[in-house]
Amino acid sequence: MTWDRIIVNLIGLGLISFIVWFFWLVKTKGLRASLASSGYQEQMVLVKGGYTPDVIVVERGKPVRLNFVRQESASCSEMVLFPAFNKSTKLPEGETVPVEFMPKDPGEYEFSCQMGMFRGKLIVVE
Ligand SMILES: [Cu+2]
Repeated sequence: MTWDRIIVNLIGLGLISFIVWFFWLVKTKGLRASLASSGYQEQMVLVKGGYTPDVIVVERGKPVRLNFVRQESASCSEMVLFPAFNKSTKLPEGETVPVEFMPKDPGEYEFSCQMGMFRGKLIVVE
């Protein structure tokens, strides 16, 4: 291997580490839902080719309201399921659909479409 090859490989490795760091470590930190005057921890979630944001952080013991806005017609995303909270909700296209529940215990809870192709995570902290 010549020096220029080694340098190209090192740059490649650096880029890969950066991408892994960016998409894993930064993304898994999640977005914290903000406490609205209603007393709910609220967060808007865009449904389009997935959930944005797909990691949402909330505090335990305060009610949560996630406002799903589905901006696509693919049948894949027509429902959102929160198995840990026994919730499944239809998401008509273009409408804002609130999903409300009370996070009692800290932990990580998945939510997904009915086929499990779109996935998101709710992180409940103390
Ligand atoms: Cu799906």
